[in-house]
Amino acid sequence: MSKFYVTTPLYYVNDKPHIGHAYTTILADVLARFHRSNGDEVYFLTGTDEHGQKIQEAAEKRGVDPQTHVDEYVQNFQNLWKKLHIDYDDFIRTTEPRHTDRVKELLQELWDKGEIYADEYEGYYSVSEERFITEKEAEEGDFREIKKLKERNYFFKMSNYQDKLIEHIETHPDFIKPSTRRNEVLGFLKKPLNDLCISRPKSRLNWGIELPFDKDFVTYVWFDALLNYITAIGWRNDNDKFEKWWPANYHLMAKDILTTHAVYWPTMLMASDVQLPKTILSHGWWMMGETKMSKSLGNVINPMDFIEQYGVDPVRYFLMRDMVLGQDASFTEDGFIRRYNSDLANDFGNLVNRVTILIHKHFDSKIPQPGKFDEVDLELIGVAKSTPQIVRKHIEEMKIPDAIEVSISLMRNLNRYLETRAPWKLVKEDKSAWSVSATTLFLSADILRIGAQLLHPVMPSRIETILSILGASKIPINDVSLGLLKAGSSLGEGKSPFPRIDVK
Ligand code: ME8
Repeated sequence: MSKFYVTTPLYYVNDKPHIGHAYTTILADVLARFHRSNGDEVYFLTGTDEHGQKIQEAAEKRGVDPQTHVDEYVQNFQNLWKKLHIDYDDFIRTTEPRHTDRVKELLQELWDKGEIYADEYEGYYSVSEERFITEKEAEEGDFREIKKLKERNYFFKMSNYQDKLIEHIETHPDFIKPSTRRNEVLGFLKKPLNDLCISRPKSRLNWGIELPFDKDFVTYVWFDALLNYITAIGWRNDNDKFEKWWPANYHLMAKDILTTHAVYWPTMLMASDVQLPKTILSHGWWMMGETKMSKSLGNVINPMDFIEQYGVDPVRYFLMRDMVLGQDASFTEDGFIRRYNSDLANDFGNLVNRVTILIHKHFDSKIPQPGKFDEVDLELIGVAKSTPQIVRKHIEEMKIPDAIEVSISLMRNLNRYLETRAPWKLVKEDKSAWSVSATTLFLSADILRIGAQLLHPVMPSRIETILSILGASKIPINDVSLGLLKAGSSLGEGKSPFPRIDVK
């Protein structure tokens, strides 16, 4: 048994969550469920980023104070996660004292150690990214609103850690995944790294954590939010807990916030004498046509509406099945329906109905007693026995679509096996053929159960329905060995929870 600590980004509570936020959180949930079912001890952390300019502006727009705003908007996230069956272990809000107290202590310590210094700085400032940008970035980048600012501020000596960070990335191939993103970060680090401006004068922004050594400033929202990954697990508060979980196995996020996680965060940890996380995993974007789905562009899919219409598990399935790690993916209702109908309604759902209807009709609703296995049976058994191992390997390598595909492909194999055996014809023939169809249906039901169990982390609720239809709800979800469905045990009631979606 080992430990598995996985995190999502802390989402800004300036707006409601959309499919992009749902994706990262479902991915973390699937990994957490998979590791739990493997017997690992799991800590799955998510939460909300509640300080900074974006939040202050959102509250001003609504005419409420920021605290009232965040207390209301955090519920949009918590409600959606509940609806999506997200089984997190902890939800951290950056306005909680368990977080803010530690952030203040660290700021003071870094100031005392000389890791933070004051300086006057004149430069370009991106309003949307809430940070100073270089002249080159200002010329080339896609920043909507840029201001020229001259300000006294506080800076973290990030540049001191540039060489150490490059060395860490080069000697730890799994530190940033996938490798394309790792190369991007190494490319970025070829240029001199600036120190990081970690303060905002209260004259511009007062919704943040006050600098303990200068009451006229609050800290930069990222210098606050990133620390959640250690404050949530008891850093400098509950040492046993911290030692148990840190370093994180995975920080999950999309590529938009890779630099903050792969450059700012490790250097902050180095300055604080804390070990670095094991893997920073950056996935692609869900796109609407050619553009990124994003709050500021307003082209978002509201997950609540989609779930109401199609159900939670099909949405979880589609998001996990259709995004290859590291690549962008396109979200369309047509694509969703096509995937649902082919994998879930046809390959999986029909199989559930076929197998259970035949057992109800010809075997008195009881799992038949198998006879001797022949070559065709043994070939199928071979495939079924090797599948769990392959799924495990794909998940460990973060190839979630491949893990799903292998499980669905087991269903396709079963469908073909049934076509070959045609038990619906055999049962009409003489008694000697009965034992062949009993064997066929016994194996089909048992292997169908294994395929279903492998998909449990992705679709927990509907898989449990299927297991109860197969009379297998008492079999431990993590046991995918063959032969656990006992001959003579009764099937449950019901039919496949994946009815076909008719396309208008
Ligand atoms: O960046 N496709 O919060 P945020 C895929 N508060 N994933 C997407 C997505 C899309 N179109 N849009 C959003 C912040 N995401 C900071 C994080 S962490 C200490 C602070 C997901 O609300 C994806 O995980 O803008 C992305 O990285 C995150 O939401 C950004 O969430």
